[in-house]
Amino acid sequence: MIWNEEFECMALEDLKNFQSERLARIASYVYTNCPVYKAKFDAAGVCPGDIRSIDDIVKLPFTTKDDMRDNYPFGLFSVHTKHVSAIHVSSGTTGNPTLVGYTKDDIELWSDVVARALCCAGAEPGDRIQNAYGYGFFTGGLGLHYGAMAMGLTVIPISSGQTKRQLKIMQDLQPRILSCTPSYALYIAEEARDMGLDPRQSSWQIGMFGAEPWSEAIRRDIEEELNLLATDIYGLSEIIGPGVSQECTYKDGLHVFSDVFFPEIIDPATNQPAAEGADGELVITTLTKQAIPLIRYRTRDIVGMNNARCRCGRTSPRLSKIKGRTDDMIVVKGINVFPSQIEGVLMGIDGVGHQYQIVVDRKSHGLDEVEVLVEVEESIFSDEVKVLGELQKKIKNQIDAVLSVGVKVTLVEPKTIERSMGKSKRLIDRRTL
Ligand code: DLL
Repeated sequence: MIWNEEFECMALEDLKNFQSERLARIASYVYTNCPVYKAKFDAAGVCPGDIRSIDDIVKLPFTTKDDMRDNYPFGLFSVHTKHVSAIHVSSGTTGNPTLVGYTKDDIELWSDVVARALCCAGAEPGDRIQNAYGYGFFTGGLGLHYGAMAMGLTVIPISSGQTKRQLKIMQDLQPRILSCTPSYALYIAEEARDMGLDPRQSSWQIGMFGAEPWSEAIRRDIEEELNLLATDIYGLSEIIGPGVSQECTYKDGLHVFSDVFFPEIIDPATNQPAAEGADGELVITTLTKQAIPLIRYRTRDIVGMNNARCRCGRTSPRLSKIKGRTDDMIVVKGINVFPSQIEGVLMGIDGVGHQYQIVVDRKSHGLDEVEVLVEVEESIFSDEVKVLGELQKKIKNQIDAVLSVGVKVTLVEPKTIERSMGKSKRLIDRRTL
């Protein structure tokens, strides 16, 4: 089922007309209603009258996370706060948190895009969804909740955590859909096995997994362990929360709802549009949001984009899985390292579990050291020391071949690395730079 067929399957020419009209309107709206945007447009030498088509978007200035922090709490709002129905806040590691607000219409838009996402994944009205994303300031819980309500699902608002209870509720209520982070899905499967249950016998047939990077190898493992269709849902609080893009049942890229969230891919080094088909940083403009519309927001997420029509009939462009972030790249001994490169190696090696952690430290002699802690399967750990030694060498050699920084690999017993009920923390950088 396609939730909003009019927009999701619109002929590209018509879509472009809508996007053009909407961009002109939102440019003029923020210029008139948000002094911070007026100042940014003026500094860039552009005025709303210059924006006549979606192609003019490149004339507009970017918005960054720093703009949001610097104008905390309400500086980037385009409406009076009395019109704001809800606020979400995400805490950063430094400085002000990132705060976003929604008018009533924004909440309706959010509900609509998440309803689209749920339908993309194969949800049908009347299905039950176990929503194990955290409720509260994190947008995962309420975002999925709003969308599920809008499309006529029965929501089980269990939130994240209390894993044994999650499994009891699943057995009792037989929900067809599970929504949570991919790392939590794996943890639920592990807990089920520990309780003597067979996770493959779960009632879940569809997974709505996102909020953190996960590879195709992790997808295969989740599908195998939980016996369901694991789909990828993407979004970020600044734009709306979950519901910016979503895979359909073909799992061949995430459909961006581009009538409302216009995507561009830029080369983060030059800030110019990336070459057709090349990976780059995803930049999004919210075309219809009211409380805090964002113009050319730099997501820092690295993706590719495919403009071909999908077999499901939707016409919107499709994003690849998120390949990394411009800011989670670590530089070690002058070499750029993305955690996803390490995950790519680990998941291809037999005997390695799903859990790993990368710890970067600066040793007393001033040299950086990367240690990769890897959980190995029970059977391997009970094997001879020689087997462990060989596995460790194999992992090290393969990572070194990909990264050429020289890493230290430490194998640890199953269940040593802390499990996450939400976003998992794969990278710990202990250097004080
Ligand atoms: O994580 C919104 C969300 C909730 C998305 C539930 C999907 C499901 P933030 O907490 O603001 O919002 O974090 C946004 O998380 O810029 C990405 O780096 C990362 N992220 C989100 N979805 C995915 C995904 C929510 N499917 C940041 N794959 C984004 C990889 C993701 N990374």
